[in-house]
Amino acid sequence: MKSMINTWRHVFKLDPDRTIADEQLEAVCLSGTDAIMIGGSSGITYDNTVDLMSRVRQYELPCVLEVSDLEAVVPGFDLYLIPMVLNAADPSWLIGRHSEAVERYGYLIPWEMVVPEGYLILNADSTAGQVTGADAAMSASRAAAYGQAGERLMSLPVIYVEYSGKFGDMELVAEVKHSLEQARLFYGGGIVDASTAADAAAVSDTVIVGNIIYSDLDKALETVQAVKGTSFQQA
Ligand code: 1GP
Repeated sequence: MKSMINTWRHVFKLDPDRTIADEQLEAVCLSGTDAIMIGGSSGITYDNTVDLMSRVRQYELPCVLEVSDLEAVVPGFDLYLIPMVLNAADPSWLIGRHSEAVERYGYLIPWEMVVPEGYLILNADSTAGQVTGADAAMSASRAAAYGQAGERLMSLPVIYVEYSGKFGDMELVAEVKHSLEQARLFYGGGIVDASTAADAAAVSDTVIVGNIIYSDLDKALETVQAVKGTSFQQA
């Protein structure tokens, strides 16, 4: 089950705290994307998560939850992705909240469906950047070192370079990618059309597209073809 992430090139991330009409949701789910990730940084509740999951479940593609709030963990997803923020100022975002969750609910956790993600938050102004106090100003070599430490020291299967809301530094992303041997590199942030999607696809394994779904659906749909069929290009 967990290995499904290794085939994903393009993922749409939907936010349970935002409204999407049935027609638009259908277009997203039938777009040819590889999976739907449900998650967000604020306003996530059990009710809005279960509501969105059941709507996405009408379609055949994988639907995974990126857990940001323990109260909003809903059964029925294909996988549970757990962000561990490698560059958070406060270690509670790296492992503290996680260990509290294990202490409280460990006996309920379906570990075979849990995939940890080593997050590198590189847009300090994003909600995730502000909430976690991430130390976002770093050189490409430092970012690559974080990625390698996450992969080699923590055995994380995913390193997620997150610029949420802003298109990132593709040279930095490429350097992180080159530092990894096993972990998959997820890139997200500021993909708004086919061109930004193709640029991100050239330097990462999996491209995550979020905000543009809500502001320009046609542009969001263009990103699928721009990413799929391309492969990561070894520089
Ligand atoms: C956010 O990485 C995702 O968590 C996608 O970013 O919303 O900027 O597309 P955008």
